[in-house]
Amino acid sequence: MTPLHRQFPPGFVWGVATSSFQIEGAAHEDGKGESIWDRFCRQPGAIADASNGDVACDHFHRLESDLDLIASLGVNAYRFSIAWPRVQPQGHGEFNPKGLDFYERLVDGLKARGIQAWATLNHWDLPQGLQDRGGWNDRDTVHRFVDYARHVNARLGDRLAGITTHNEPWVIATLGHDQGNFAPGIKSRKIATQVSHHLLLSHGLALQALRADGAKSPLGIVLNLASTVPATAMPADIAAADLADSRGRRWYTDPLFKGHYPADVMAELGADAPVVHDGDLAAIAQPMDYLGVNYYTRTVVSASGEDWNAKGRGLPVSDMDWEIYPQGLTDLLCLLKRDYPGLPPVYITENGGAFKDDALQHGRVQDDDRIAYLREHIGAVARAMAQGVPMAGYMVWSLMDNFEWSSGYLKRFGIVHVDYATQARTPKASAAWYRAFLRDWRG
Ligand code: IFM
Repeated sequence: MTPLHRQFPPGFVWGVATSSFQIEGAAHEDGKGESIWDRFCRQPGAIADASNGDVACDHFHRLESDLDLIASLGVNAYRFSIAWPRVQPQGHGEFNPKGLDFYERLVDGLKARGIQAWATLNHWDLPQGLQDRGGWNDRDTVHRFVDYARHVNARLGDRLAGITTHNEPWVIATLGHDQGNFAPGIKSRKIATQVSHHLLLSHGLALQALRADGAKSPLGIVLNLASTVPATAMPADIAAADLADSRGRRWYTDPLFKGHYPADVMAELGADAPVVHDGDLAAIAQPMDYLGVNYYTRTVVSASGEDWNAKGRGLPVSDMDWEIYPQGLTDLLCLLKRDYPGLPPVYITENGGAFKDDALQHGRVQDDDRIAYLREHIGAVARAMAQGVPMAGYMVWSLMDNFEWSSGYLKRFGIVHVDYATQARTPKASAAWYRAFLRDWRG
């Protein structure tokens, strides 16, 4: 059996990932505007530990040492996001040059260390100034996003290995606007579907505009995808799983790769279907240079409702109660290849877990569960690649423990432990494992 590290070709991209709101802190510095997550965190009961992102991992003030930390892992890529309200405090009108200074230092610091910079333009922290005008439900936000994307590209585009328009539009639309447990906390299926359409449209129009501007970096989007399976072989469960797959996956991948929304979800939505203008779908279906996939778990579906919580079924779960199911990643990637001939290079832009063995003990974190999780999921990527899926990279979520949205700081996804009282960073056993794996891969 070929050792795992030998199953990946030279040039494969190996990284760690983070996002602005989850690590930066410095919520009010250098002219940064308020984001919808700054606002949402202030709502009583919104965040499990009543915390916020004001300080987070204080990455903004610890940039140089965090860059050294990233380099110490031996990765060749770092995926981060740009906080739109740092760059354009209201999301419309004036840009704030100081906001991009920070990201320029970040990108140049990565370059100096020989690490590719992968920037995401929208990892959820929309300027509150745009939310006050209707946010992603308002078609004008689409155009504001295109302006912002062009502005970032003009300053940093020559040094980025990849530009991602949006991270996980499903989460923004469904958790933020239908279920309401993420910012901006809206509960309306109608608004959520319109939001998803505007996110996709802004992605397509941004790609068009960046290409017209002569963008040099590969351009793509990042989707959170699960492999969706029926709970039993009963026809009703199979039909329910198909519909769930359409809602969660094909609602995004069909317009991106085929230029239409799936008919089954459109039929289900009825009057809640989005308003789609002539030309929107053609704009959304811009050719992409890559697809980013964030994979954590699978979804088992029965006719009686979706079941994300595998704990009750006695299956292995992470500290999020998400089932640990590496084969689902292979299945998902093969499904994407089957459904979309001509699939561009695929990067796993997030994969990882929060685990109960994450405590610092005698100055160490022995996170064996995370090591097993990472090894098995990297193995799942190798199996997909062996079946012809055009895999190009893999990035661990996350570089370090951070603000896990509505769970606050209670869930730890990092391969580096963060002591929030002192901001001390301690690489966990999983960081050492990843470093050794990458050293073997480099040979
Ligand atoms: O922390 C998040 C990240 O921001 C987006 N993808 C899933 C991660 C874990 O929940």
